[in-house]
Amino acid sequence: MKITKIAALSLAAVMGIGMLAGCGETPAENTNSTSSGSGGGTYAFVAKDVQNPYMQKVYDGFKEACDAVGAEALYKGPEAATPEKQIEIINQLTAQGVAGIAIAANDENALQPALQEAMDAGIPVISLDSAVNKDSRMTHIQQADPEKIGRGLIQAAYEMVDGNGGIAILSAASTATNQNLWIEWMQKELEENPEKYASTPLVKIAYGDDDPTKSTSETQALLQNADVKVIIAPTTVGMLAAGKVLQDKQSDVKLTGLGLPSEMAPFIEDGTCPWMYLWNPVDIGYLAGYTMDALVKGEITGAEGETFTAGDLGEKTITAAADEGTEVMLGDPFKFDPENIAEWKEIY
Ligand code: RAM
Repeated sequence: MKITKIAALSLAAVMGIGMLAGCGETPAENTNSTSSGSGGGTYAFVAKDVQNPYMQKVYDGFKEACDAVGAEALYKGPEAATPEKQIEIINQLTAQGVAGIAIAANDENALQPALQEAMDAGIPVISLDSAVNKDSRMTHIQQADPEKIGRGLIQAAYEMVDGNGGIAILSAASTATNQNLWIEWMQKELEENPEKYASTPLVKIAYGDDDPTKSTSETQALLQNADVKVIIAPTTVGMLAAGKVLQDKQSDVKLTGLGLPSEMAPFIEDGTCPWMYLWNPVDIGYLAGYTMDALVKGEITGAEGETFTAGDLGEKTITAAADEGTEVMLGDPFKFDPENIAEWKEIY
């Protein structure tokens, strides 16, 4: 976990809102020390799609945690980011009798019958990155506060056009829980501050489905609209595609969003994307792996207030989520800009 440790230590560049300071809650009774079951077996990771390099990085962290606890990590996922294939995969994993399922969901509700069947069969289910509804999971691994992400991206776009110019969003799949939640917060930020954002309206939301080809053509279509002066892509796949289009066209339209430093460095260096945000994808998977292990061992059940140790990330607390289920929060989003991108592009 060297890389993520370095990351945790040097991460001062958060989204303008202070870092969360440690985890404060007292361990709930009946958890922790009395582990009732044994861990191990196969912990399955179901990606949004297996073409997405971001998902591979999340899985790398998941596998690292599985190796550390003595479980076997299994990487699964559809070719394209749709819920239908994820349902088939979940059904196969249940039939196969894996020890646990961690899923980055392509739809909040569509996976419910399949995931409930898995849980009925005694297989712990968690979501990570993109949540399933609260009845389809035991807990969710949340990368960062969705409100900070959504509001922060609108504030960034506003600054990039000096408060004057239309905003377009290039999202992932139209059913993606994580992107839709961030977009809701973007819309709230705009609606709650009508004076500030009077000259930076949201012109259009486009969906690139986390498919590079579709994300490219959707970006090209957005650029047909002369009112669009800045694009927010709250997806690493959308960021890279939009960056390439804007760079090729030498466009003045600015780009921000959630990108992988390793992919976006050239666009940050040449000013196409003045700055962007993300969290450590490897840590997300690592935290999910340890959460899964604690569930499989019966150390936790996914209830609010429970605590467990997530390897090098230390003690984590399960907290209430906005959807009335529970979640485990990784931390704050980090800001990547010309000052720090050279360092971060080597890391993830
Ligand atoms: C894409 C995926 C993923 C999201 C990141 C930011 O890789 O849509 O779900 O968390 O972008």
